[in-house]
Amino acid sequence: MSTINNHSEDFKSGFVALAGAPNAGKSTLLNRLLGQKISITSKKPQTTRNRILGIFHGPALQIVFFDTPGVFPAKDRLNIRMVDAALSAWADADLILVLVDAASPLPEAERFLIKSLDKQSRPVILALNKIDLVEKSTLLALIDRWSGAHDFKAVVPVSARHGTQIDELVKAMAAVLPSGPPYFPPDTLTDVSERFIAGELIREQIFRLTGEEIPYATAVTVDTFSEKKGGRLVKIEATIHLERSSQKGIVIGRQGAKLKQIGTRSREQIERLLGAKVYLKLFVRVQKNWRKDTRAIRKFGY
Ligand SMILES: Nc1nc2c(ncn2[C@@H]2O[C@H](COP(=O)(O)OP(=O)(O)OP(=O)(O)O)[C@@H](O)[C@H]2O)c(=O)[nH]1
Ligand SMILES: [Mg+2]
Repeated sequence: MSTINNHSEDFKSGFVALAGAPNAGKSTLLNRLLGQKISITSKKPQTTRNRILGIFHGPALQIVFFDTPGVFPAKDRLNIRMVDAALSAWADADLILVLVDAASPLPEAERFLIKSLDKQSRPVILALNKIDLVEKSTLLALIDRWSGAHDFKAVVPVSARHGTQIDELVKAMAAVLPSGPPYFPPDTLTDVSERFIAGELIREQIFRLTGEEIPYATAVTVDTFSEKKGGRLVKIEATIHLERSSQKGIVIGRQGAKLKQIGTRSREQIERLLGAKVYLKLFVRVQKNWRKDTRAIRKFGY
């Protein structure tokens, strides 16, 4: 990776892997740090499936974050790939930032996380997230308990959703990161394309608007993404892939109502992302049991 010259001697820069159990708030924190939504979020665990890079720019500081899927003892093929993607991101990091949901402990996933952290030698900072949801006394007990769970460089309580203590967290990371020039130009926010994020924003609405197995059985591909009228209009055609025809009926809904809702909300999100009008056409298609099919998993970008 090339570096940018003309930096001051005391510039700090480095790679930080965002780690944690599913649903801890990793993607919410990344969006908060960047001040822009590049990674989708939802109340349901296992929302993020890929490694997504986001670049934070501060005074004499650049932090390159990898948002990663949540780490847990995965069983099926897609989930094993997701956890592998997370763990391999750690190997490329100068620092691992672990997020824990302070409001709803997940003992099994947390034990797995700590065990995975103990197996590697990178410095680790712990952020206890969602402190807006916990009592102060509970939080103090949590800080106490977590401080002994691993040799953390720092333990910082935060609220990603409300932006509480984010500056303290950045300071704690800067203290650990190495000196060196920035890796990316100052205007770069992410390495994923607008086309990729557009597909993710559609998947986000499926996570938010459908229940049960549907979000997990869904993959989205963007088939066309073309700018018209000098970029003022973007035409997008995307396909929602499902595992079974019964799921297709649910996603389409009565007289197409559900698909319409998914389309309208994701179009609004994509318009905000692109700062342009969007013409969005969605197709729904069944690819039988794609989560068990390594080739299909790869074809859908995982
Ligand atoms: N109250 C509260 N909710 C939060 C906070 N941070 C995140 N959340 C919510 O927690 C849920 C999960 O957030 P995500 O950012 O998708 O979590 P994640 O760790 O990226 O999850 P996966 O991608 O599934 O591993 C969402 O509903 C967020 O709005 C917080 O500080 N306070
Ligand atoms: Mg996520």
